[in-house]
Amino acid sequence: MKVKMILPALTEATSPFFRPIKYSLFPPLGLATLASHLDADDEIDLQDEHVERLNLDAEPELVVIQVYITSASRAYALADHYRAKGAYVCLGGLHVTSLPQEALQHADSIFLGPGDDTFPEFLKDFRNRRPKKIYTSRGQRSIEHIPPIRRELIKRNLYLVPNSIVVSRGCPHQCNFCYKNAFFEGGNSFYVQRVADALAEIERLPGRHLYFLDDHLFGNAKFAEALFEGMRGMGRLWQAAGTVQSVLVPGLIEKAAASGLRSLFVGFETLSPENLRSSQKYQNLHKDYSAAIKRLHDNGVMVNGSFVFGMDGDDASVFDRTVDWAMSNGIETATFHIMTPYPGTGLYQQMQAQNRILHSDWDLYDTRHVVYRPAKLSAAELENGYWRAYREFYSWKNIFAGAWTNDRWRERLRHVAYAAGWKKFEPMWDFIIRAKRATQMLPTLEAILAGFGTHSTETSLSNGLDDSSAALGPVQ
Ligand code: B12
Repeated sequence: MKVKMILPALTEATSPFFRPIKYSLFPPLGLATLASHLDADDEIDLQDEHVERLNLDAEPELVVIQVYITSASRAYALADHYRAKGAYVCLGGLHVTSLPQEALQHADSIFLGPGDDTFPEFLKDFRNRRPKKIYTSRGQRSIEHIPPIRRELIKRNLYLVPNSIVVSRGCPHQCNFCYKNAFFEGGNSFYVQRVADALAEIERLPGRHLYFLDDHLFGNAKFAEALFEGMRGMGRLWQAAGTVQSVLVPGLIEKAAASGLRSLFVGFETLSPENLRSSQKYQNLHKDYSAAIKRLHDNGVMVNGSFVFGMDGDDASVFDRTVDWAMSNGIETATFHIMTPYPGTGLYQQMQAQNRILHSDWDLYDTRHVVYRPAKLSAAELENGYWRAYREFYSWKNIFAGAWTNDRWRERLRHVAYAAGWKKFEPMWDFIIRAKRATQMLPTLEAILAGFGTHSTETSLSNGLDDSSAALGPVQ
């Protein structure tokens, strides 16, 4: 069977203002995961429009498209194109799950929720010529017995972080702005791989660097500890996402750092307890953010802090306050977002009930545009403040001031190199990416992550020097 799998790019990707660095970070893991359910002799062409021009001329029998909110309009146009040619089109992913009726107009079959159970079921039906219109993932889900991801379908040289990996699905928490509740409706919403399978997948990845894209790698402490234990001695340098709460658990971060954790994405979201309560991010309430940062720094782990602007408690002072706080706590990199109510979330329902949603132009639901009426700010104040926060945080003055909160020279150097590397040399990155040499920058980034030798890990023989890999910065 001829199968075409596509990760469409958001409209922005074709604009002259397109910034390759933002979209050349991670390969399409979701599609490569689904591909593992196809037969060995199926002819699969997996394309990621963020990094390559799509070949739309071939005549596949089956087309599988992943739909994110910001790429929905492009995904639907591609689906229409292939249906007109007579192909059978499947649409799935987060946006399809939140708005199935919208997606149904462009697809032969749609998939709600994770595809690990429904896609194999569909393939059986499709081969028996009895495919259903809607496949919904429900009940006790598991990724314990899924086949290994088809990484050979990924064009590694096009990505800065080819070694991205996911060993769990979902998250144990219930924040009201998150996609999670709608996506995992009707079944369990946080589950992990078997540790042995996760370690085997890591062994298969060449080079040293890894980026775990799990929503919350530390969400199941028992699993996380066993994973970190197993990774000890592998000589990896890795990055991931975790919560303030998980950083404060005694012993866990230490184990992670010993197995090579060098930078953690932490969702601080807001410095206001009132905002935390209203967004139901209770796990951050009454937690000492500064203590969490200190624990990470003491263990040689850099912090990529994530912050949301525009929550109902935020007024015009939120931008400067947040930047000053992040800088004075020595946070190396920060990602800022304008609050964005995604369809299907509790936040969206609340905004809709209050008649505060401004429009449904999904292209602009990218966390850089205001799509709802803020409570204590005008839309213009919010957008301007957001851009100012980025400019301020990444000004040379603040990069140096942040770095100088540490009194060790090597740490200061690493801070400056890492923060400036992402934000101050973007034209260089763009040139390298356009020359399709993204992966060749990896050794430099690895050296920075490792603190120029200060934070090295033991290297085992199984991890050769063939293809080292990269770090992920705060690319927004
Ligand atoms: C890596 C990542 C990126 C990468 C690239 C994405 C990629 N290469 O896949 C980059 C950095 C480019 C990125 C950018 C953005 N991202 Co992003 N990103 C992620 C992240 C962290 C991991 C994705 C991943 O690999 N998951 C693991 C794999 C295994 O799962 P999966 O991809 O969801 O695939 C499974 C299912 O969805 C399903 N499935 C998916 N497609 C299909 C299709 C069919 C036919 C079937 C059967 C099943 C199916 O089956 C798969 C296996 O279970 C997610 C968070 C998350 N947990 O998903 C956010 C996330 C997807 N991003 C999000 C957002 C908002 C963005 C940005 C708009 C952010 C911004 N401010 O600019 C941009 C724009 C993206 C775009 N192109 O439109 C949101 C999406 C919200 C939504 N409702 O769509 C998420 C959920 C994070 C969040 N804020 O909640 N992102």
